[in-house]
Amino acid sequence: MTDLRTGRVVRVDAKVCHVEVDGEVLLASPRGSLFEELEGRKNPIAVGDLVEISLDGDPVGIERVLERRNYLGRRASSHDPREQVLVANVDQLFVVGSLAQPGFSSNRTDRILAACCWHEIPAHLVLNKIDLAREGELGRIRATYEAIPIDVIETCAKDGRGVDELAAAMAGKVSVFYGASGAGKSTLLNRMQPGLDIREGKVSKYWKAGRHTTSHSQLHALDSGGWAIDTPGIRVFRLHELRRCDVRDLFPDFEPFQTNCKFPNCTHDHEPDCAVFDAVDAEELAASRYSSYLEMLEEVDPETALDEDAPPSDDE
Ligand SMILES: Nc1nc2c(ncn2[C@@H]2O[C@H](COP(=O)(O)OP(=O)(O)O)[C@@H](O)[C@H]2O)c(=O)[nH]1
Ligand SMILES: [Mg+2]
Ligand SMILES: [Zn+2]
Repeated sequence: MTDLRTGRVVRVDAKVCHVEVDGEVLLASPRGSLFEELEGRKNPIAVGDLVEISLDGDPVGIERVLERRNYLGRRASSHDPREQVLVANVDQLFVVGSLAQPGFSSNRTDRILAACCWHEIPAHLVLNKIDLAREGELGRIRATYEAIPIDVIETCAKDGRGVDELAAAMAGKVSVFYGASGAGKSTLLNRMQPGLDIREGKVSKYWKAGRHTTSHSQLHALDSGGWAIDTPGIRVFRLHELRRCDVRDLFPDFEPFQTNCKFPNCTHDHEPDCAVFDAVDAEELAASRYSSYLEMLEEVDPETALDEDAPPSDDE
């Protein structure tokens, strides 16, 4: 009889998955049958999945993926419309944005916040590298995101400011770290728990240069009882099969204004008497949020959805 055990996927490589079973990490390869049940998805298994594995066989085999409580997915790339599942079974996501080197990107932040809204994953914003902030910048960004509302945590991974606050928000939960390459995700995690020893800075530049080397998400157990998933940089996060009418619901800060638009189904991009447009004009709503919205709206328009000139990869 096969000895079936349940484990948690902590990392996915091209051919094998790293699965934690009773405190031990085993290499396991997915059974071929898992690739026959994809139904439009690109990958059968993601970091965070709970799986059943059979211990006989070398490497051991993943027989089944247990039902997901939630997941975060995106359109695989501009040229591949399939859905790629990035992580599964998570409690929350931290968007890590740095204030400089690289500079803060509203567009990147707004896209992932919209994706979290779509997948119903609670999200927070971490503003890292506050030691490099320009006068007034921190307050402006904070105000924009608190209006959504989103919790904002200011950190400096370099000297440790704000790291305790971040660690407290992560205790006992499965947290995803998402952000531009270089924002400081690995440095923050290493500072929180020095033993984690995640590759940082200079070495990650080496990984960036070699586009075809493995860039993977990895789930780390924390001493606080929680888990952290460090993800590789994704340049453009696009949702899979989003419809035009869905986009406005992914911007909760528009809600108090859009009830006053002349047309109840207003898309806020061309209609007369649009209260969202007026709110941006009156600086009651951040112009950066509105332009992120318009960009996402345009992408899902059937006439503009196909972008033949897009670069081959959306990953960093
Ligand atoms: N000045 C400053 N540099 C930081 C801070 N956090 C991280 N860094 C540096 O930013 C670079 C990229 O950090 P890393 O953690 O690898 O970013 P990741 O790609 O998001 O994992 C490294 O050289 C870090 O030392 C910070 O708060 N302030
Ligand atoms: Mg990193
Ligand atoms: Zn409107």
